[in-house]
Amino acid sequence: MKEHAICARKRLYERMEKKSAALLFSGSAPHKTNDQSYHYTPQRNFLYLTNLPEENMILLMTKGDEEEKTYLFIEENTERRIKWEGARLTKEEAHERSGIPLEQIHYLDRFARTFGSLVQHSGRSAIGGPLETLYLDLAPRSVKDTPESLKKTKDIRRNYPELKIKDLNSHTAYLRMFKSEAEIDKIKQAIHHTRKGLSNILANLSRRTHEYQLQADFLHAITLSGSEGTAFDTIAASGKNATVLHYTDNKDPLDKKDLILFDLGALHESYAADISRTFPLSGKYSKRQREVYEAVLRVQKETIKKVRPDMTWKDLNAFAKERLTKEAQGLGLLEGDEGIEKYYYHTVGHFLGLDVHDVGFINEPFRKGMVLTIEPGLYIAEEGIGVRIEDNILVTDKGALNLSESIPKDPDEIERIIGESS
Ligand SMILES: [Mn+2]
Repeated sequence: MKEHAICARKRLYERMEKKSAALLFSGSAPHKTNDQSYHYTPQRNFLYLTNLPEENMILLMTKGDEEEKTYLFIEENTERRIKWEGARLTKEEAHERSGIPLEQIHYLDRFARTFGSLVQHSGRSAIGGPLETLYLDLAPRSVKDTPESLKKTKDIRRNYPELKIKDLNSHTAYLRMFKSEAEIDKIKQAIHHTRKGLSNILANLSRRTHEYQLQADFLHAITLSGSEGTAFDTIAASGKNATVLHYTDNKDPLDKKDLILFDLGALHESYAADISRTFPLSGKYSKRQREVYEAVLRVQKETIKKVRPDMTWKDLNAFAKERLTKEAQGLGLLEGDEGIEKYYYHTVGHFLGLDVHDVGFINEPFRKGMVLTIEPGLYIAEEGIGVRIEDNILVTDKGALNLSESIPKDPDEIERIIGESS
């Protein structure tokens, strides 16, 4: 992954203006309560460009007329920190993992001085004149939020009002759409853990009494498999709960006559898998459940086949919606071509990577190296049936490569597996 980070920085430099700098913060875990913090989640853009999943670091990338330089600022180890929290990466370790030159890795107290000299020096500085443009990660966490990096750079903006501020995120979001081999390997590993988790769910399905128990079966197996945890809150939604797209309470008792919809994924070194499967709690799909299940499965397989370079999300969404409309007519849910929104109310997929709903541009045609989810569903609240089937797809020159092919979705196979373990 060191090579991947070096390559990612090179690609970012190609997109940056001359006499500019990019500034990124790895951030720190938010406070939870009293003396507890949340577990740290590596800042995705920072991790992408450095291969360093650590708190309280600053990355500074400068681009001059002729020269590009990357600086890293890290926390210094103290006796107390070593004893209480564990040692931080040393300069040598950070250099080893990121490929950033050792002589350009400093402790955090050097940051202000280094940055100040970059902005003010002309001629002699590394960028061949005063800095003109500063790229910051301006993606807010929500529409009402001030982006984290703007809060952190208040001083910089006050001291250097002449700097033109640009959004770094539009560039990193573009780069992150195209996965390197090393990234694809990590996504495959995340899918491998997820497959083990789903196998463990199937093995225990017939003896569990509550949704949360199956959530625990998943977590147990992915942890044993070497995953650092779930990529997002596990959805274990039985019966009518499956018609609520983001149901994560997982508190209800299980009723054998229901289906249960799982939407879940493991992480592998911060890369996500995102898989949905729908199983019969009795071990056998009822006639109606199977009709609905097979309808969704047909649409899912056909939508995957549609994926190829130059295809767009817009076309793929239109295709899935049209096919689900036809299936809903066959199921007696719709009479005409209108009204599928009652039974299908999300889009057919999204990019997948360091974020489960990964960054990227929705209007960008598919290209080799993109990783997508394909996840059509039908949700019939009045019948207590919700079915979603989701796989993770790599776009290749030849079309779709299903990375999660080995996770069972054929209804006969699912019934056989449940039957064997009950
Ligand atoms: Mn998904």
